[in-house]
Amino acid sequence: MNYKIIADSSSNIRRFEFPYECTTVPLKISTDEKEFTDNDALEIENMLVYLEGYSGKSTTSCPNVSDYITAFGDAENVFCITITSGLSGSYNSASAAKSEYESMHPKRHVYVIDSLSTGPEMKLIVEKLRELISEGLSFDEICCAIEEYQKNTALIFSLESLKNLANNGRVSHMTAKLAGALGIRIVGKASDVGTLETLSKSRGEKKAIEDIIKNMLLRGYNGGKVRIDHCLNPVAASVLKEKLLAKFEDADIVIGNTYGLCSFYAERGGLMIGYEANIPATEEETEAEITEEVTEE
Ligand code: X90
Repeated sequence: MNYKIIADSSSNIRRFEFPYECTTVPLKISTDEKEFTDNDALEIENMLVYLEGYSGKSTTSCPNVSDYITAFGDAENVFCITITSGLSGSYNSASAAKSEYESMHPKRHVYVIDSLSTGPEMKLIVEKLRELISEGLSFDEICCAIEEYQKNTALIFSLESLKNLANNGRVSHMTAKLAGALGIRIVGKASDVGTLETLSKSRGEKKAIEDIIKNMLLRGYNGGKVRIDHCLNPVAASVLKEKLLAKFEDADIVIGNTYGLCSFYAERGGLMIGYEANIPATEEETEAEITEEVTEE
């Protein structure tokens, strides 16, 4: 059977890093003067330097229906994973593309996955899809298995600035102000409904990394895969990796970069971590405790 995996570019997947077939569909970042397409050719540092010096309005846009249909190409079976529908229209575009594609080609199938997350958590899902395909499972079996897998993956992040998120209505200006002072990091997670939820306001990188690990452990991290994507912050990414390896020496942990879309929102210094965990059923209670504990200083 012929399968194709497609992810939007918020997944931080670049063809030159992933040796296997995964087609990415770019989101775009734009100002009144320029437009950046989040593809292999985009130079991230140049884009950030330009944006940091630009005082006008900057925004992003998701792929449209025909971008997705073009990406489906002539594949018989497509798995298409998007950034959370809670923050972007990418999932809606992909779903509309699926309907159109399946009605044009009645024997073909598209399964659209709402990651309820983005970046490195999407990478984990793409890697899992790849594995399931190579095990020879049927299309329907893969759909069920990936839905199960998603229940035990999570995303946590640490951001120095929430300016672009607030300016584009993805968090409130009040939340963005929490980051305010120099050296403060906002540690947060992708919520169950795929929105951004703050967990703590951490003073300094060292504290932010401690808070990340603490929250990962409370959420059931137990040595599973971790994908750390950083926005021009390789030092923090490797400190985090080493600290996790000190607790779980066999853990499969890979450091990568945020590309266009995630770099725009995570901004310089940002860290995004996708990980496998045994997420507890009593999650809500556990998290109320975490918030209190971590924010006290
Ligand atoms: O459709 C569009 O224009 C894209 C909008 C994307 C908005 C948010 C992207 C956030 C990326 C920030 C930290 C992770 C937050 C994850 C919450 C689910 C990076």
